[in-house]
Amino acid sequence: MKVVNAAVVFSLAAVAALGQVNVGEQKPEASVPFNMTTVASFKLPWRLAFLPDGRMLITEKTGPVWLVSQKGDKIPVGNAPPVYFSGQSGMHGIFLSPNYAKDHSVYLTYAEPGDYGGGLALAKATLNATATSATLEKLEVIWRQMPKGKGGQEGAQIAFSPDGQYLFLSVGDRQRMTPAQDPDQPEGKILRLTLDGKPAPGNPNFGKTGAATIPLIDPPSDTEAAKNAKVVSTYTFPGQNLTPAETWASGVRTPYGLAFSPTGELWEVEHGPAGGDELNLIEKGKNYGWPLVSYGQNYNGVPIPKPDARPDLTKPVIYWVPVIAPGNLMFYKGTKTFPQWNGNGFVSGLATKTLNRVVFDGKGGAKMAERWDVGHRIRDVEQGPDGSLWMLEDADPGALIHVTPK
Ligand SMILES: [Ca+2]
Repeated sequence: MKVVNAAVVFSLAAVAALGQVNVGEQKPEASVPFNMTTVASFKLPWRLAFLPDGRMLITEKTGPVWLVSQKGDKIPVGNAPPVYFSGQSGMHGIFLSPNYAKDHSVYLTYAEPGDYGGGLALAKATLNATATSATLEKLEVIWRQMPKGKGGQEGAQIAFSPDGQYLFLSVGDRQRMTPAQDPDQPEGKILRLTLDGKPAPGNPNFGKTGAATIPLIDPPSDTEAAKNAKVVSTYTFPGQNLTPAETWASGVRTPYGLAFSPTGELWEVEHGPAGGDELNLIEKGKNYGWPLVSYGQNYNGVPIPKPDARPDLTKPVIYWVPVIAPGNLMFYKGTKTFPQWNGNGFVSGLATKTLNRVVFDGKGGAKMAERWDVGHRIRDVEQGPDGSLWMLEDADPGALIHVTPK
């Protein structure tokens, strides 16, 4: 046993010394060690969240929210907000508040319709669910990305701090790239908010106010068009602009996965451009480099400086070239059904149609385990109350898939 421990310590030290690990070339396992059963289908489903009674809330990118039994029976959830559905934009996540048992509060993230396109909105509501009906009551937008505008990649994932006091929200770069490095704009950031959507005490810029006016650009996609972006108008915040006070970390691109590990580390997965998907350990005040550096390159082939060029920016712990296109990140907790995975992370792959297991060392390190070919573009994977896994397929129709031991 002592020999094994020494080997583990040596290999972690070696990884730290050698730097970042590319796992993009990893081959799938020859077979999958679980059964997959489709129990229902949805139109471009995005996220699922389990209620304490074992039913789940499921969002569709086109806007609707459903209350779904484990057999696949669906009840429409009333009073879902209007969404801007276009390309990558639309309804995104639904998440139970840490206080759900007390007050039935839930959070939704989605692209809210507005000038020139949409903007990421974070709303809080009270779920009134019975055996036969479900409604969102007292729905209120508690944070919104301003100005709105063109571009997909809202990010839109929530992770609650382990103490249940704070809400971390991932905001994508909206395909505008440069705002990810602008401290006065929320795009390309990880925000840390109170449960009511306000800047959280302890944030790097807590108590400071930012620029009152910021540009609304006619945004580029991830191409050289960035150089030709035009300012089409400016947006002046009413009263104080507190965007900088909400920022916890910056320089992220397409942060679809954000989750706390069982040891209390905050991890994020994001899409790179052409190449360069990343798994990042998110820490206070750090800059994760987009769009200054990437292991990928622009879609038009224009190179991006590699992270080694900028030691002042925080590198991913693991990256993928070629990409898997991560749909989300979740941590498996508990010893029911798949006890061998207790504490492990799972990253879904859209482009690769895979489920990827990641082993974390609790000290800021992570290592890839298996890549399983599951035959579907997986947008979400979550753990059910009995320890089985549930996956959502990014398709129309897209399957709700129950994953159980063989
Ligand atoms: Ca990065």
